[in-house]
Amino acid sequence: MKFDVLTLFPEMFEPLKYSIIERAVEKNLININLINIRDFSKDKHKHVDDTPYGGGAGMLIRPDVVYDAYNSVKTEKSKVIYLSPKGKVLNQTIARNLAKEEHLILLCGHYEGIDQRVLDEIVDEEISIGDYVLTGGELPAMVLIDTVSRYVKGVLSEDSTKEESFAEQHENLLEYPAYTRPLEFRGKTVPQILSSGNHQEIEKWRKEQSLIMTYKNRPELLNEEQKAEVEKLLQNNS
Ligand code: 4FN
Repeated sequence: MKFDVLTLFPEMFEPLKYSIIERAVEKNLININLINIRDFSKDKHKHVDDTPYGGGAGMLIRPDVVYDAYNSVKTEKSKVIYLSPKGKVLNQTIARNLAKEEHLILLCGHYEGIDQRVLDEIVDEEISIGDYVLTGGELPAMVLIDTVSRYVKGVLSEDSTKEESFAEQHENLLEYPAYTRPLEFRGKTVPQILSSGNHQEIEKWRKEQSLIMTYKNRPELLNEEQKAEVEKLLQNNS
């Protein structure tokens, strides 16, 4: 899978080199190409932004420079994604479907955003990573690259692929609490059941813990049936 990132701040993508993504790049499973939008400026001062028609605060990125940057990388198979707070909020289903694409062009905004005409001209999908104010689309683009790359065949070890297929059945649930050595830490011990050797009981406990945890912190992730299940569990324990 190839990612072409159109950005004014290519240096911001340095951390990707030190993540799990680095190995995927080395193995040629994914290819991340950074394009500096500023390279497509036409004036000698390398300007890429200008004031908004109609007035208002801040600057907008000009449509012509963005279009030329896009033109330098687009093919017939490209899908263009604009990282934008106006987009659909990214989730695991969107990530899994994007992994089926062979070429993603990720467009990152800055300042007050980008002239609407070039967005209308080139963008296939707008995607947001959540509801908060950011200074640019670069961190969202990195989040998208990270989550989509996990689904590209060969990126994850076989071990974590196995765990993933398990995790997928429980995808709408938060993870159960996990423990490692030492058995006692600051007076707190590891739940008895986990050293019982009874794998069936351990699975049952973990599933219940996941449900209870999700009910308490993220109830919107549960369906009605799951909520009823947790309410029954909580009743029996009181
Ligand atoms: N943000 C909001 C409302 C109005 C503006 C913003 C905002 C960066 C170029 C967009 C933000 C959040 C999630 C891209 C936010 C994202 C961005 C993202 C983003 C500079 C213009 C801007 C109602 C969401 C709080 C700045 C809400 N996912 N404008 O942050 O690019 O991808």
